[in-house]
Amino acid sequence: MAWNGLVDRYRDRLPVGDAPAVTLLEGNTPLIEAPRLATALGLGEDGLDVRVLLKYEGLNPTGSFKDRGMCVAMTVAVARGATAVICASTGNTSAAAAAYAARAGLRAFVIVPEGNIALGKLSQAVIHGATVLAVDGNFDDAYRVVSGVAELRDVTVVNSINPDRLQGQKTAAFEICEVLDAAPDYHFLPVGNAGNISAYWMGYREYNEAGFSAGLPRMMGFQAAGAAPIVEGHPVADPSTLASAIRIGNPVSWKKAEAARDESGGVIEAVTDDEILEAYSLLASSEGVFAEPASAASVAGLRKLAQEGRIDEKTTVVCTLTGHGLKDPDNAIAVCPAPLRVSADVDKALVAMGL
Ligand code: AN7
Repeated sequence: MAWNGLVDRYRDRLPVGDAPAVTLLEGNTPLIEAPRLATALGLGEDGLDVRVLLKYEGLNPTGSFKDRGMCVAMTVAVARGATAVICASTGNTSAAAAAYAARAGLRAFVIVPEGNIALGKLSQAVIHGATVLAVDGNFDDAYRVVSGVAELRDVTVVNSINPDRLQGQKTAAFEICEVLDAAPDYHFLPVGNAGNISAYWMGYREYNEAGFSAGLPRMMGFQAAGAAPIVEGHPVADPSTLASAIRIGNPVSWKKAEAARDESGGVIEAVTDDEILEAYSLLASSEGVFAEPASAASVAGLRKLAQEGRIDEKTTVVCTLTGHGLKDPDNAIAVCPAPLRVSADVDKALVAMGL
């Protein structure tokens, strides 16, 4: 059956009425078995028998999970007669907003922290025709500007304060339940503005209440240690992490994320940048799946809990990989050895390859 995007597939569960969809055929992303990763984390052997799967959201049209939310937010905005949208962003939201605004014929304004967004994401925002403002400050500063502008002018905010965003993002949980025929036992994901963890929890609960999926997962959120306001219990004035997507000091959906954690019996904890980078490399080299550093926070969290003996045996674990690795190739180049330089000669190549 042809896939025609989220609104076509889930219209009756989305706040879109009969509005025409603004879509780039987002969603329907693969849920990839990760047996080598499970073994590397000590979960696949020793009788633990834990099944690890990767929800690869990097395969959405603009390369991140934000497309789900933007599809619904933009569909609703157009139906209400909006002419312009605005967001603050660490990169992926701006890429998705710019693309979906182009698709819908709306103006897009995006405000980013200067020098702190990955080049791939910036390239998307500009090529799709958004007006990009780079502010001297971090995401939280950029978001304050967005809120101020939206108070004064008729522009629709498409950050996750907009409830239509979370409605779209909850569909990833639906897809997982459909593939597994039940909810997983644990769901790991990175936490920045804390919208996605809240959206997944909403999706899992909704499918469960509708009788479509048995069980509910424990929601396992991971912030970067230098940008971990929810873990520390207070906003972080100067968040810092190389995982630029989640460099956020005062998350918009803080309370919702805490509710998801508490209602599901989950956790929100921190992983260091070193742990994120190790998980980033391990994921790519063990499974052939390339996700950006922020995404690898989910795998880093799983690795940490596995090491601490906190994953129950014979369970199913899903890690969301929120964004594609190609968004931010500089980090891959930085953590890996440089290509071996050889002259174009078979014998020299054999020596270099150790064959
Ligand atoms: C790859 O683009 O906030 O906890 O402005 O890009 O729902 O915020 C991005 C967030 C995880 C965190 N992984 O999700 C933005 C922005 C990636 C991301 C997150 C983001 P939330």
